[in-house]
Amino acid sequence: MKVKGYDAVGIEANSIYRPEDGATDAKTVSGFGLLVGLVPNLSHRYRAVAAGIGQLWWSDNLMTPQFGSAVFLATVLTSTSMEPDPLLEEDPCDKCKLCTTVCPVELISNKQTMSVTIANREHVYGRKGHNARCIIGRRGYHGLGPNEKWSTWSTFSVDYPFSDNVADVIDLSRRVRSADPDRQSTRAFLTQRERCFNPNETYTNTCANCGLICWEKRNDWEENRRLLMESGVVVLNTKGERVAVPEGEAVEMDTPYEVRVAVPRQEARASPIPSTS
Ligand code: B12
Ligand code: SF4
Ligand code: SF4
Repeated sequence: MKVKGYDAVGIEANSIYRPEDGATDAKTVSGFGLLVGLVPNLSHRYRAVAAGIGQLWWSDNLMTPQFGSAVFLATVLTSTSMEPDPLLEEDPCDKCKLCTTVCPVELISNKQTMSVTIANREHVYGRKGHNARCIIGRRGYHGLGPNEKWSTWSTFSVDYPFSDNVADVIDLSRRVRSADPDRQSTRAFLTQRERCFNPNETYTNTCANCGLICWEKRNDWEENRRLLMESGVVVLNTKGERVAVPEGEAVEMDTPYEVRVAVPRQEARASPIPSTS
């Protein structure tokens, strides 16, 4: 586009948010970047719906006919004038609700709905709980499934079910992030790009189950769920690796960071893990 003389700018894939709680800058809410509203500067999902690429379906993820919801999105803003594709008419989501069963923090309701109007059409999807639930889940502070028989790639957990009081869940999300020795200070403000391309950064997302469960072939969705439910739980071994073991072979231990960590039963010691501070 630039070669043809138009302006074009790539929008960050993620991790850019508007200020909240009356702040003038998204980074000034607290010293640790503990945002919970997460209103983006531009919503890739909403743009993709308007561009006819896919639709928001039950899980609230954008779903395309070709790849299901196992897609990540990027946007280029340009001064070029283009004819938009028509909105997608096809309904790739069959409301199987599998997405609601693979979330360790039960973010999406399997009955209630919410909606947003994009390009003059109302899009209805599963009611989303507060973002703080997923912040705790996908960032890895709680990876154990509600029945404690499966987990995400996180080895950590907190008390579950969470409180019904949203303020308590927000508070928990702020506490675990503040206590996390790995994610405080300036690192909290890195963009997705900086996280991915800085050789000194390890970008760890431990869950995207609600989006990755329904990929392109319908027959694979149940199989994906079965694999998740029957592959045991992930533990941290003494080599620092995350490995899956049968549920009965995992033991939880306290840490100094409010979360518990699952370790292999044979490696478990009576004494708690020593503090690194
Ligand atoms: C915020 C955010 C989150 C939040 C909230 C998610 C949500 N459902 O809105 C949390 C932390 C929960 C989250 C989780 C995940 N996310 Co996320 N996330 C985003 C982000 C930054 C914006 C999402 C968005 O557009 N939400 C719509 C909003 C803002 O809606 P809302 O909170 O329901 O309603 C508020 C708005 O209407 C707001 N509002 C008021 N005024 C205005 C004005 C404007 C312009 C807007 C936009 C909103 C707004 O007020 C409402 C009430 O609070 C995008 C990146 C981006 N910049 O687009 C990635 C993105 C949506 N995430 C993504 C992914 C993959 C995930 C996860 C799977 C985790 C992971 N491993 O990456 C989970 C999926 C959870 C789920 N089922 O939705 C992908 C989605 C790909 C896809 N196929 O859809 C994106 C697009 C990143 C990317 N570049 O690919 N995410
Ligand atoms: S798993 Fe996918 S197809 Fe099934 S209800 Fe959820 S979003 Fe729709
Ligand atoms: S990314 Fe994981 S924790 Fe977050 S809503 Fe989806 S399934 Fe739940």
